[in-house]
Amino acid sequence: MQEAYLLLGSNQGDRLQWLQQAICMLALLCGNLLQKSSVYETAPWGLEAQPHFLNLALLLETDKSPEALLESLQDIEEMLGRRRAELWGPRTLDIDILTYGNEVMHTEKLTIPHLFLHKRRFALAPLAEIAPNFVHPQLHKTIATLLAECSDPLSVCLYDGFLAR
Ligand code: PH2
Ligand code: MG
Ligand code: MG
Repeated sequence: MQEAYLLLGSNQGDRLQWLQQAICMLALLCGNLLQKSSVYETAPWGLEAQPHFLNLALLLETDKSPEALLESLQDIEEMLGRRRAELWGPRTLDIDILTYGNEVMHTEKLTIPHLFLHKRRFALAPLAEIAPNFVHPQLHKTIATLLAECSDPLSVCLYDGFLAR
C-alpha cells in the first residue's frame, strides 16, 4: 500500500458534480480515501482565457503502482466526459497525481512529484489544508513552506457550493 496525494479539477459544466462523481469512482476503483480538502475556486493557470476551476486535494491509499494508478485516473476522466484536447485548456475533469509516497520518478508518461506542484497556488493551497507538514520528496520543504514561498499571483478562494448554487 502507498499513499498518494491527488488533485482534482473541473472548469466545465456542473463542476461540483464532476468532482463528486470522481470521488465516488476513486473510492470504487482505486483504493481508500483517507483525507479530502475543502473545494476551492481558482483562477485558470497557464491558459488564462477559460472559466475558473474548482479544485480539491485528496489523500488516497492504494495498492496500485504509479503507472496503474495513472491509467485508472485516465479511465475515470474519460468516463466522466473528459475529451483530450488542448494542453492546460478547459476540462470537465482532471485528476493529477501530486505525490506518490516519497517517490521521485520521471518517465515519458509520469513525473512524480507533479512537475508544477510548487508553482501552482491552486494545487498547494488545497494540499496544504490536508498535508501542511508533508515534505516534498525532491525539494525537501514542507507543503506549508512551499505555499508560503509560492509566487503564483492567481486567486484561490474557498468555495461555498451551497451559496453559489
Ligand atoms: N489545470 C490545468 C491548467 N490550469 N488552473 C487551475 N486554476 N486549476 C487547474 O486544475 C488547472 C489550471 C491543467 O490540468
Ligand atoms: Mg492538471
Ligand atoms: Mg491531468
